[in-house]
Amino acid sequence: MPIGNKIIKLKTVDSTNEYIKNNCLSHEEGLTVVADRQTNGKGRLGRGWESDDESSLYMSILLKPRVNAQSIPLITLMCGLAVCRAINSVCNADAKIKWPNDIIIGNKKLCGILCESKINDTGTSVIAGIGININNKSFCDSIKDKACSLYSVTNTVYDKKDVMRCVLDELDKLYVDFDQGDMSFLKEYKALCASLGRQVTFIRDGQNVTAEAVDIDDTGSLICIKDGNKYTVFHGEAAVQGIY
Ligand code: BT5
Repeated sequence: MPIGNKIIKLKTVDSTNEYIKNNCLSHEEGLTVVADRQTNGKGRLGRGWESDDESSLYMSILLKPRVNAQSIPLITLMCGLAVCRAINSVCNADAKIKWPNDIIIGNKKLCGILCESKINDTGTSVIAGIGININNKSFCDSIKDKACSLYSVTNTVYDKKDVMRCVLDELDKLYVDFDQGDMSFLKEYKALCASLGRQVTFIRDGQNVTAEAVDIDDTGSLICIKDGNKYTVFHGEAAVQGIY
């Protein structure tokens, strides 16, 4: 597959996701946009992504998946697995996944993923945005207690290009099967998922419920159990206890 065959490099941009949405939707899938800095890096649900530090990697990839609509949310999980594989092969850092979209080392956040979809007459486009802290030596006050970088964990400086290439290669391998409807990557995802076996808090019928996360289903939802009751938690909000 062609993921990362064409790369647009920018010095500064508001958000690499926005750049693709506004300028590149007609490009072939696999197009990757990478920036040194973002002035308005985006997280999920209106949150922000700290993007001032050129030591981090900020990139977005355009995908045009042929899978059915209910499999689209799995792209976030697939990207998480690609990053996790890449980090563990670049530096053997024991990266894990906090469901659904964070890559963590220990209990700190190394990477966040924001996937956004656009539907038009020619099908669905997904913009997969990935931010990875690579050589950051410090973080601003708002995230300093919960963020980490490859440098802060391993005391080694990495070439951002090498990390990027490794993530794109892993994503390319996973996407070939995913795009043909083969979701078997979920087995590996679950093995790397630090949320399973932990207590998770979410809102159900207006009440906070705390239950044990026991599995991830074929749509990527988290399955939780409390007092024999089963809850399916969607990609909204779930706080995983013990990890920031
Ligand atoms: C995410 O959202 O984790 C998705 C982040 C996606 C960023 C990439 S960068 C390239 C592309 N272009 C964009 O504009 N975005 C994507 P969420 O799960 O909502 O987490 C956001 C929270 O993570 C914030 O509220 C902070 O608490 C924390 N955070 C912000 N910046 C961080 C950083 N650099 N490192 C670790 N944690 C951070």
